[in-house]
Amino acid sequence: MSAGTAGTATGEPAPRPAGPGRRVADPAPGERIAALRRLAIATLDANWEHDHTVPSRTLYPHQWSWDSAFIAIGSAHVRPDRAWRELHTLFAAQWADGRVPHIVFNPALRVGSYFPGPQFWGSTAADGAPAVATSGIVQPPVHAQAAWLVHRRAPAEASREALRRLYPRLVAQQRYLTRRRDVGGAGLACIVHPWESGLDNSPAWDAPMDAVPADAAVMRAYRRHDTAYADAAHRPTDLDYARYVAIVDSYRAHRYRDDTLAGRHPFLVECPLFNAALGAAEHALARIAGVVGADPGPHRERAARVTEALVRRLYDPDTGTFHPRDLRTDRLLPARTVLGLMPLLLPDLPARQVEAVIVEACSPRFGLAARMERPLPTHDRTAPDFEPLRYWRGPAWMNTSWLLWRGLLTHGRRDLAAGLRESMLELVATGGCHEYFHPDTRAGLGSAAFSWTASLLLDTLAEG
Ligand code: 2M8
Repeated sequence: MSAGTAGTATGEPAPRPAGPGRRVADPAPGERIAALRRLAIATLDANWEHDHTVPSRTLYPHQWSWDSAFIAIGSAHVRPDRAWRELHTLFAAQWADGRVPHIVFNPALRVGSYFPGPQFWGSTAADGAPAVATSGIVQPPVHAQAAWLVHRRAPAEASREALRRLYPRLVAQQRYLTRRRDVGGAGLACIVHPWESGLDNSPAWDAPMDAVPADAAVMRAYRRHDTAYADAAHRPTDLDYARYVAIVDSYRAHRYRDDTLAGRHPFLVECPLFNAALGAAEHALARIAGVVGADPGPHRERAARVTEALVRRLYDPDTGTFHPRDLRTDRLLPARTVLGLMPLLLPDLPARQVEAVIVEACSPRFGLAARMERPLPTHDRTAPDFEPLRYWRGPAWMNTSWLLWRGLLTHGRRDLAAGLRESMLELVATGGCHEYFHPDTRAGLGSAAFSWTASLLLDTLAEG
């Protein structure tokens, strides 16, 4: 589908600045860029909701944690006021222990506008939860990096003030993850649900998910909201959802406490993306500390510790890439997914791992090149379980491409970064501001007006 077409599987009004039936990819480069920019701005405007941006009006009508960070990064290019508002609203729902919930529910929406909703999570009964209903889990901590990028885009007294307000909250978020979530005791944060990775049904989670006792029939007791708006073949299965529900049931039964996770919780994994974000956040906090008059030293020390632990715990010299570690078996999970490339975000990643990850990214598994033939997939293209249409099991996504692009820039690989950037622009020019894309044809999948696709497009366009 082209960016200019209107029909959408999700029934969302997809912005059409290019006019019916026209591709945004215009032969004139200036016009092509202007059309992409208009499309991105129209998408973000349509999804703005008084004090935050919804990822999608239909599929995800509340506020999501890492979506808001990505959205702030792009909004900074057009509406810095909204970028800061986005982050402030999210952090206003931070729990007393420092956790930033992965969903902040909009109380104005009807019951059933999303599954699982506020009643399912029951957050307000947990110690230290905010008054507003939230989920009880987190998402990758990309927020400090977002705050830094928003400030760097337009440094001003207002942004310094925003950083002063956010800094203690960002520090508390890191403290929660490094102290309460270090279940393995080795210096990394552990995720307690696949939703915490952001890559919900990635093949990376197949083995630990297979060990979660659940029956797809459980889902008869619930009404899935996602399959009313998206093709069920492009979403996680009912068995996946039964397991998602079972894992939340277990965490909620212990009122979302983290001190008894070890040995009992059904899903405990150290994820390379999550921990790369954790380390990159300390680097960003060191810079923010410099602006707000705090000491950057402890952030640099913590960043170095995360990088060292990430290499020690999650790098496999045999495959030359990073893998998640299942804490229940103490084994690395074998799938080679895009998660393994994400430690490139760390500026202090040792040269050996930088080179290995770039080799992995440039292999036929992911196809990174200075001139890319196809977009970056989320899973190894050569794997037998690669699925080009199903959510995080193969399709191309803007955020994972953007994170790798930032990592390549961090390590001075401008040639490969330029190739990836061009491929991201081509993705949206062909598929529109969709949630994800077919990794061969670039056809749009999922939500047709997805916020982080729009916002990260704005950021990518700005650094051309
Ligand atoms: C997706 O996850 C939610 C659950 O959190 C869902 O499938 O309902 C993921 O793509 C996640 O990374 C994203 O933050 C969320 C909202 O866009 O949707």
